[in-house]
Amino acid sequence: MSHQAITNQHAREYHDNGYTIVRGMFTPQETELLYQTALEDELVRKNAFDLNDQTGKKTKLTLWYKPGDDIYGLLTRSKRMVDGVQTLLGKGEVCHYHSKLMQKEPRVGGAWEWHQDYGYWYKSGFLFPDAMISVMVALSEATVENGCLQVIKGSHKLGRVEHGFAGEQVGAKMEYVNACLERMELVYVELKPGDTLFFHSNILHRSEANNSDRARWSMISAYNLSYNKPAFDDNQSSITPITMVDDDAILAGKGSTLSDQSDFLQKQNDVALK
Ligand SMILES: O=C(O)CCC(=O)C(=O)O
Repeated sequence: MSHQAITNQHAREYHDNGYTIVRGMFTPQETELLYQTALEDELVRKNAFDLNDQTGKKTKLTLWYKPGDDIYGLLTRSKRMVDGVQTLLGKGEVCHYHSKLMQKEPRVGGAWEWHQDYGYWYKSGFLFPDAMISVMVALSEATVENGCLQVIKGSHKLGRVEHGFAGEQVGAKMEYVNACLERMELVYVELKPGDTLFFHSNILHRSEANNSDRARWSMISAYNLSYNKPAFDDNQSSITPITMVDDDAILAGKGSTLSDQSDFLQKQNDVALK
C-alpha cells in the first residue's frame, strides 16, 4: 500500500494555521509494526516516566534524543518524514531534537495542559521558533473520547506566550489562552493510525485525559534546523544534521527495538520536562 507525502497545499495550511495533517503518511503495515514493537519494547517500558497533570492524573512518556537504527529512528529519519519537515521549515539542515512515545492508557492517562512547545524549548536558548516543529504519528486511533490533541488554529502567529507551571508540566498563562479561545477556532485533531500531524512550535495545544477504554499511543518527534543552536544547553542532537534513510528502511528494519545507547531523558525531581 502506498503512503502519502507533504504537498504544497499542506505547506500553505501549515503556514496559515500552524498545523497540517497528512492522512495515511505511514502505511497500516508500518504503523502496526511500530506500535507492536513499542508495546513489547522493554526499554520503552523501563525508561518511561509519568508527568502529573493538574488533577494528579499521570501521563506516561518515554523520551530520547539520538535517533538510532531501531524502527523509531528509521521512521524519524525516513525520507518522507525529513522531506516533509524540510518543506515546512524551509532552508537549513534538518536535525532531530528528540522523540517521545506517548502512552495514554485507558482511564488513567492524564491531560496535557495548554502550552506551546516553544514554551519549554526557549528555556534552553533556542532563539528561532520558526526553525522548530513537532510531528505526531498516530499509532492507535486518536479521538475526542480518548483525549486527542486539541489546537487553537492560527495561534502560532501570537509569538511566545508566557508560561508557568501546571502540575508537573509547563502551562501557558490562561488569560492568553482564554483570549485566543474567544477569537480563534479550537480544533480537535482526530487521527487514524498512520495519520501524521505537523505542528509549529508556537501553536497552543493541549489534550484531555483518556477517560475511554481505548489506549492512545503516538510518537512525537521534534525537529530543529542546525543554525538554531541552543544558547543555554549543550544538546548535540538538535544541531546534528540527520542521516536520512530510504522510506523502505522502516519495514526492512523488521521492528528492531530501542538500544540502551538511545540517550534517554530521565525524570528529574522538580522540573517540568520535555
Ligand atoms: O499527546 C498529547 O496528548 C499531548 C502531547 C503534547 O502536548 C506535547 O508533546 O507537546
